[in-house]
Amino acid sequence: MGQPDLNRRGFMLGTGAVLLAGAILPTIADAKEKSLPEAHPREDEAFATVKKHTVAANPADVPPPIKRAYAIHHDIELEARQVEAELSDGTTFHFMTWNGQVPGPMIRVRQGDTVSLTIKSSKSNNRPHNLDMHAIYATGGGSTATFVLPGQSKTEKFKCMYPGAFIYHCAVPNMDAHISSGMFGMILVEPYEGLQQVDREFYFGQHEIYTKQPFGKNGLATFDYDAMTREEPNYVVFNGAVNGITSDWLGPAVAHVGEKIRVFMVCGGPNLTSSFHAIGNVWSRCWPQGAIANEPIKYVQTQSVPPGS
Ligand SMILES: [Cu+2]
Repeated sequence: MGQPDLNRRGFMLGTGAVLLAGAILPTIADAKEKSLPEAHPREDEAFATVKKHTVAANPADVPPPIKRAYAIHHDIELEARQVEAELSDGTTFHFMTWNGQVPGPMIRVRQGDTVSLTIKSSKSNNRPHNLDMHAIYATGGGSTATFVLPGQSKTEKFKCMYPGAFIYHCAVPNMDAHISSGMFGMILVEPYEGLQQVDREFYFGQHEIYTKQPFGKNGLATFDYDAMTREEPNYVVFNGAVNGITSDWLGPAVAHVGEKIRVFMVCGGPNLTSSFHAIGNVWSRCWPQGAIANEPIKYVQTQSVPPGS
């Protein structure tokens, strides 16, 4: 985790959840070239200089619950990193990430805390990036103040004024392509009174990827703007990889019978709503859209998680 000084806790509560990763939507996209402003290169242009096996974030990598009853200051750094990594066995993709993982690191703070947020852009990048964080009550969620070119770094300071589980994402003008390439994550602002104690927590992110090549074709899969416009992805994944949370990759998210589990779920989209469904079970308490200041709804079989929530 990139934020060692952060503390934790959460919002969606379920027991015995089994999650499916890597659902497939069959589509073959025929690509027409698109012209974009010079400042924003086409996302299907080659750019990666860094190779990684996978960007899949470990779903158990959740900052610890917050136990203090006073405000503190956090110094948090997120780095925009463009990397080529495996999307599925034998297929790579030019991901755009926060700190090299999808979803980006989960950030956990408490209502009333202040944050110095530094947004860096790796020198090896060739796109502009910024960060729109929905815990920031300001124009563009701070995206103007954090606009960075490759090699640049910008810092903004904000106060966490209201509780909730919020998405953060890149918000440059072609933000849908950047989000589809992996640039989204979650910040949890715990309420003053904290959250109920649980035995275990997980963090998942769903999003979809639009490629010119059909699903599963070996080699580099390149980005397809037209397929994104048609909302016809070839890949719909949890944590940035087909079957990423299975024994073949990171391993399954393991919990024991009788444990109380809280699940944090962020949907980057950019187009598809997630039907977040616990196989053979229900979410015993659920806070739609991470709105934890409200009473939960109870015994929910399927919760819609729209893009950007
Ligand atoms: Cu970006």
